[in-house]
Amino acid sequence: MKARILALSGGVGGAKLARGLARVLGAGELCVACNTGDDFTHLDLAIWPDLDSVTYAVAGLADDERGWGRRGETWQFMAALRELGGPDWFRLGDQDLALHVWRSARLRAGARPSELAADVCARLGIAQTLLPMTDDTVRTRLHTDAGLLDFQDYFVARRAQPRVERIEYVGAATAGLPGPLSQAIAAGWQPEAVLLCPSNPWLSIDPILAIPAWRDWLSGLDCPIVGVSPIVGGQALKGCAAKLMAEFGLEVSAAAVARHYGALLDGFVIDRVDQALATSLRADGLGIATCDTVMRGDTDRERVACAALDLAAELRRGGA
Ligand code: FO1
Repeated sequence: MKARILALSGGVGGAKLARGLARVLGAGELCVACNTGDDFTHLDLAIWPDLDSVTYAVAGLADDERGWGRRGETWQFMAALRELGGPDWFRLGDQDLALHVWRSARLRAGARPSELAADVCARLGIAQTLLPMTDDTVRTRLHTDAGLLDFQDYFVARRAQPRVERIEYVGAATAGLPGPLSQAIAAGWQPEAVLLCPSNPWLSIDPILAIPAWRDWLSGLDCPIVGVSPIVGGQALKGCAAKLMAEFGLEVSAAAVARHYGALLDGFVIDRVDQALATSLRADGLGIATCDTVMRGDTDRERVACAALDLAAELRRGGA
C-alpha cells in the first residue's frame, strides 16, 4: 500500500473530510477505512451507505446538499416501486441503484467486499484506497425506548427519534481487518498518521474501534492519531451525535468527544468557536489545532484536511 495517511470515516462529515484529504494529498497517498455497521440488505440488495458516500465524495459525484447518494440523481425506480406498493422509506436513486445491483450480484458470485471497493474505485477513476472497515459482517444495533432497532430502521425510518440506551456492534468481536490492510501490515506497512474523521463517534467510528484487530493495531502504532471534532459550538453539524450525547448523559462538546476517544487520541482539531476548550484539552496531553471546521465547499474541505495533516506532522516532530 502506497498510502501515507489512513482516515477512519463514517458517511456525511467523514466523506467531506475524505474529499478534502484526497484533494490535498498526492495520488494514492490516502487510504480511507469506512464504517460498515450501517450496511444492510434492502430489497435483496447490499446497501453500503458510508463507503458509498465516501466513494461518491472522493470521485466528485456526491450530492452535497443531501449528504448521501449521487448529484443529479433521478428517482424513476422509486416512483415505480411506490406505484407497486413496495417499501419507499429508504430512497434509492436510479444511478445509485446500479451500484447496489452490480455489487449484490458480485457478492453473490463470491467477491470480497474490499475487492469490490477497489474495483469501484478503479472504475470511477479514484486514485486513493477506499476500504470497508472489515470484509466480515458487523451490524450496528440500537437498544432504544422503541425496542432493539437495526441502524437504518432507527436512523432513516424513525428519523433517529427513539431514545438510545445502548448500542451494540454485532459481529465486531470476531471481525478482522479488511484484506488489503492485513496484507499491507504483514508486509511492514505503517501510516504516517491516522485521522478520525468528524463522523459520529458512537455510530460511525466506534463500530471500527469495536473490532479488536483494529484497536490492537491502532494502539500499537508509532504514529499520531488525530481526530476532527464533529461537535461545533455544542451542536452536531448534521446527524444525531448531539442527541445521543445528551441521551448518554454527556456534555455536548468537542471536549466530551475527545474524552470519549481517550488515550487513543494524540491530537484533536476543534472549531474556532470552541477555542476556549483548547487549554484544558492541552492540559490533558492532547495536541490541539483550531480552524473553521464547517465544510460547505472544496476550499473548506481542503482547509480542514490541511489543519489535521499539519497537526499530525507537528506531533510527529514532537511538537504541538
Ligand atoms: N438517508 C436518509 O436519511 N434517507 C434515505 O432515504 C437514504 C437513502 C440512502 C440510500 C443509499 C445510501 O448510500 C445512503 C442513503 N441514506 C439515506 C444515508 C444513510 O442512511 C446513512 O447511513 C446515514 O446518512 C449515516 O451515514
